[in-house]
Order: sequence, then structure tokens, then C-alpha cells
Amino acid sequence: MPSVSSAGLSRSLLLSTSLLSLPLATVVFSAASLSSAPASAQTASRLSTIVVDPARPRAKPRARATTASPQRGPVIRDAAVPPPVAPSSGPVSASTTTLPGSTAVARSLGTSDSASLVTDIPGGAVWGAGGVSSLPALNGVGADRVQVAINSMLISPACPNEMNPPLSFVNPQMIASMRAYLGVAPVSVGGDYIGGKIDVTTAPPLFAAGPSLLTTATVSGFYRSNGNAYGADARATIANQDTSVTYTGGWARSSNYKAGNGMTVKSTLWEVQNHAVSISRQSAGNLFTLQVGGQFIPYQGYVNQYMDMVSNRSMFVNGRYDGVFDWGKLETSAFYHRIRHTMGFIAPDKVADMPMDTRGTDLGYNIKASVIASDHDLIRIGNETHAYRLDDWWDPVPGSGMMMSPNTFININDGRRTRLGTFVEWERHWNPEWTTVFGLRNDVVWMGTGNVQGYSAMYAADAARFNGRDRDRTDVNFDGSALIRYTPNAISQFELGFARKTRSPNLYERYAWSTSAMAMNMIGWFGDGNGYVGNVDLKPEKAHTVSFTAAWHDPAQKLWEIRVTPYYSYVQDYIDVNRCAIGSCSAANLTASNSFVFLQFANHDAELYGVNLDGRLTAWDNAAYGRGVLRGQFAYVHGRRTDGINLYHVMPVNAKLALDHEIGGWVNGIELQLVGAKTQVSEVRNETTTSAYALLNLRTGYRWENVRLDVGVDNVFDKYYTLPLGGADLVDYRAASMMGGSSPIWGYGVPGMGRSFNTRLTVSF
Ligand SMILES: [Cu+2]
Repeated sequence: MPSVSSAGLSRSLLLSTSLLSLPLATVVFSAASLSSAPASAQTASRLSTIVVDPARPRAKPRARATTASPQRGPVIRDAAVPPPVAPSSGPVSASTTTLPGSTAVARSLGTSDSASLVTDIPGGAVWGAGGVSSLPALNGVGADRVQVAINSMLISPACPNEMNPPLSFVNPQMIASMRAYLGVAPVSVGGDYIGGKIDVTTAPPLFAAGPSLLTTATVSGFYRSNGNAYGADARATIANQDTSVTYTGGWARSSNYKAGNGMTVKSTLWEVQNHAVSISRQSAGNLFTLQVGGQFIPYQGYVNQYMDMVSNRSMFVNGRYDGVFDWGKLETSAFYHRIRHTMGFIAPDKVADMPMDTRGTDLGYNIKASVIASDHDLIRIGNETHAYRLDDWWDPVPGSGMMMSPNTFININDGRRTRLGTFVEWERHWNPEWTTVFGLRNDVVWMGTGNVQGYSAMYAADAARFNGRDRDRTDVNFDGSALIRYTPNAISQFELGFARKTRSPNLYERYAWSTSAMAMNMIGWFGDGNGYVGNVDLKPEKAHTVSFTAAWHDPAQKLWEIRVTPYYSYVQDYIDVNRCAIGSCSAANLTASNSFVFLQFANHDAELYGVNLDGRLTAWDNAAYGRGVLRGQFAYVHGRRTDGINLYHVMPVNAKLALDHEIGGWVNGIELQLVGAKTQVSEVRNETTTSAYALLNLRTGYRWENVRLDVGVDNVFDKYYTLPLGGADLVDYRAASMMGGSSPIWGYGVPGMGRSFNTRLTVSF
């Protein structure tokens, strides 16, 4: 039976004590996670104080926020304890940010889009998409350049528009923590991404502290005036000392929202439900968890795509085992996730007939061992496999002539993408001041696809060209990372990081094959109205990043902290685009500067640089006026190809300033969001500029016993603005086309949401 010997325990404690010096990030690999010491032995206050937590007014004290226990507002009962083996662990670098569940709960007052949490991370932004399916971006790169794991499970796009990104498979209220690793993260964090990695934990288990049964439940309902959105979330746990069962999930819907000028933004309606049940069992030093769940989205409009989601169903099984041994810790998981997705048109904003279907499966495992090699050294080794399969087909539309009949259009036929990743990492604590982490990683990616066909003979030339060539590809990718951390005293920390990270192309980037205008317009997750065709010869993109983080805080880590991270990244073979010059693409397409265009994926070298800044200050803390905390974050990033073309969807300079106040059961917050003008736009994609704007959000809440009421106003002044990463509005501005019907006018961005009055009532039992 795994147990911690006294020598092992002292090593563990030494190790975790030195890990406590890690700055500005949650240390989950803690005394509690390495030993089977009772929860009461956790040094929670020491663990917690250094997290940069853009917590909303309702945030629990940060001591709570960084332990393994879920942050569910009033739900936590004192009788509940987290498991001795933390559900997730890993190395952290100084640029890592962890958002506790309280932030997700606070966010859920104003949104049902889990990706929007990323905007609370310095350097984080979201690409606009459907109302619950935004794509996350970190430090200027987004979509699947940012790898997202939900309880270690990876979910690949099963849609040519990436309408079903991983974060759409959890509702904000299901999130117990979100941790974002930026471009210099240790290799043990993952492979096959270049922008960053987001680890989301849902439903970490709670166990009863004593012999009596632990039961907790929370039910909440919300209403948001803008879009007439409403829904319900629930969470329930029943547990004894060694077995815990938790349900978490919710349902929500919204109509089209209104912009600040009162205009209804068409095709922005949605409905979603996500559910998950997990069963955990612990014994001395062991934690087993099995989670099953699924999603159903019956409709989700896309104002920046030609099509809408008309059905998305998923189911998953995810098993996990964590064990603590004399030699260290073992973490393993295995998962299966299946998506069935259909696109169509949601009337009355879009009216047409053209079914498009996808079926995607992800199957994988992770094994990671953290070996205590000496009192100063920790070795991590790991292996993972991720197998992704995709079919994408478009049934014929009777009576549509050659354009969409008589055959089924096969977009991706038996697409295969399998990745085998292996890493080794050495973390050494030289002395209390100096720590280093070095790692090497290899990922082999095998990709392939079967033969394709179009609707009719008019697609035959492209299909023949595609079918006639060898399409199997094997990428052998090498990553590395080096971090040097210096903690000279109780108030300052510095970290220098270097990393090389590689991402292989996704299936659409390599294998979308048709150059017909209609088919190309169906491909692309950029929301820009342009059409895309793949490129079998794409090479993997390799990012070489250097980053420096300086962080300061008061010695007790309670009153103030500030962190600044400048970085520079050179991306060799960045997967961008060229104007399409093959197949049916026209000569005029090569030079058009004020219209939607057709593009082919292509490698270009690029560089990105920027700086992230965040901090907080306890302005006052006394019995008469409660506690007031000022917090802020700032991000600037610039991205450009070495040939001078700007990168697409790079967030303009932006900042948040907020004051959170808490006294007794009252919590209040005021938040100012500032976004600069987007003037540097991608010339090759005819990206449009956007103007600067400022938004003011207010909220207040009161808690009695088991009931909590929250009320907020987002965009108080009903400001009209255009989303800088919202892409092109393809629905609200249209012109009659020659063929009858209408087509979108180039040059209009997607308006952001106007004022919304939001409220949520939460009851816990
Ligand atoms: Cu789709």
C-alpha cells in the first residue's frame, strides 16, 4: 500500500516547502498533495497568498482559493475536506495565472461563456464566435494554438469553424479552477501548442471529515435582461470519508442580444446544457475518479459565420488515478470524448438549406510521474497519447443543381491525427533563493485522410488533385523549456524562461481541399467572412519564446502584489495564409483590399512581443468599512510576420481596473474595462480596424444563511462598441445579390453587448 514513510514525508515537506516559494501561482503540488497528512495540516494560508486572483467581489478569502477544495461560494461546509491527493498538480512558472472557482461563479452572473474567463488572465482575450463558444487567445495567438484540457481531457475541433471548442463543454459554474500557462511553461504541462495551455478542473472531490455522511447541494438560477437570457445551474455532492459522488451541470438559453445603440445583433441566440457526474474513491495515498457527462446544444447562432450550429451532442468518459508513494507522485488519466455536430441555418436571421455534419472522437491517456530524486531534486517524466478521428460530410440538397447535388460532399474523410508525447523534466531547488526547471519533450504527430469527393462534376478537378497525392504526414516535434527562478528576499521574485514549443497543423489546415467559393466560405474559425483552403505541405509551427517575470509582494503576502512579464516570441513557420492562387481562385482575389477574399494556409515566420502586468492592493481592511481591494491588469501585444504583414486577431492594448469591497454579508464591485483602438490589422485577410472603448460594470450581492442574491449591471452606460476580435458581421449588413437573395457587405465588425441587468439567486443546502 502506498504510504509516506517518515523519510519520504520529510522529503515531501521539504520539497513542498521549497515549492511554496513559487511566486504568483497556485501551488497545488503541496504538502497536502504529497503526503497523506490530514487536511487540517495544510498550510493553506501560506499556499494561498501569492496567487494573482482577479477575484470578483464574492471571492472567498484567497486562502480558500488555492487549496484543492472547490470554490462554490456558500456551498462549502466545514465538515467537508478535499482529498489528500490533489486532483491536479504540476510545475508552475511565474507567468502562470490561476483563477479560482469563485471567479468563474462571479463571471457567471454576466455570461454563460466559459472562455470569457480567459479575459481575467493578463494577456488573455477571446475571439468572438457563438454566445457560449468563444475561442481563447493568450499573448496574441488563439484558437487551437491554445491547448485546453478539461480534467486532463483534450477535445479537438469537430467543425470547420471550430464551433465546439473545449471550453464550450463546461458551463462557467462547473469550473472549480482554471489555470493558464503561457509560452514558457515547463514541458510537463503539455505539447502540441504554442500560445499557452489552459487547465480546467471541474468537480474536484470532497470527502466527509468524520463518520457522518456529507451532503451538499447548490441550485441557482439567473436572468440577464440583454438577450432575455435565463438558466439554472446545480451541483450536489454526497460523500463519506472515502467515497464521493458529485453532479455538476446546468442549462441556459438566450435570444439575440442588443448592442449599445439598441440594434439587435442577429444570429447571437443560443441554448446549451452540460452535465457531468463524477465518482471518486480515496484510500491512503490513492485517489480514483471516474467522470461521465455530456452536452446538448440544440441551436447556437453565429453572426460572424455563414452557418449556424443546429445541433451539438457530446458524451465523454474520463478516468483518473493519482497516487502518492515513497518515491513521489503518480498521475494518470484516460479519456474518450465523442462529438456529433450539425450545421445549418437558424431562421429568420439566416434562411437556406445546406446540412453539414461532423463526427469527431478523441481518445487518449496521460501518465506522469513526479519522482523525488533527492532533497533538492524532482524529476518528472511522462507520456501521453491523443488520437483524434474526424469525418466531415455535407449531404446533397435536392433541386440545387450542380452546386450542391447530386452527391454528398466529403470534406474530411476518415481524418486521423494521432500524437504520442514523451517528456522528461528536472526541477532543482539549489537553495532557498535559486530554483531551475529544465525539460525536453518529443511529440510525434501522424496525420492522414481518405479520398474525397464534391457534390458534382464541378468539384472534380480539385478532388482529383487532392486524391492523387500522398497525404500522410508524420511530424517529429521537439520542445524544450528552461526556467531560472531567483527569490532573493521575502518581497521579490524573478524568473527568466526560455522555451521552444511546436504545434502541428490541424486536419482542416492540411486537408480542406475545395477551391470552390461556396466550399471555401464554409472553412475557417476566424470569423472574418473569408474562405479557406488547406495545404497538405504545411510544416509544424515552432515558437521560440523568452520571457521574464518580476514579482513583488508584501512579506506576509496579504496586502499587495504586483507582477510584470515582458516576452518575445519568434515563430518559425507560423501557420498563416496567402491569397488563394490555385484551382478556382481568381486573379482579382490576389489584390482585393476591401472585400472578403479566399485564402490558403501557408507557413510564414512571425514574431510577437508584449508585456503583461497585474497587481492588487488592499486599500483598507477594518471593522467599520470592511475590506476594499484594488486590482488591475494590463496587456500589450504586437504580432507581425517577418515580411511585414500583421498577424490576425491580435488584441489591442487593454486594461482592467477594479475595486472589490466586502463587509459582513455584503459584497460590492466596480470594474472598468479599457480597450485601445485596433489599428494594426492583417492586410492579407482584409481585417478591419476597431475603435477604442471603455466599459463600466457594477455588481452587488448579499448573503443570508443559505441564500445569496447577486445583482449586476454590465456596460452601465450602454456604450456601443465593436469587438476587436469579433470578426466580421455577416448577418446585419447585407446587400441584394445578383443571384437573388443577399450577401454580406464587407467592412462591418460585430457590435459588443449593450447594457444588461443581471441577477442570480443561489440556494445551498
Ligand atoms: Cu460547425
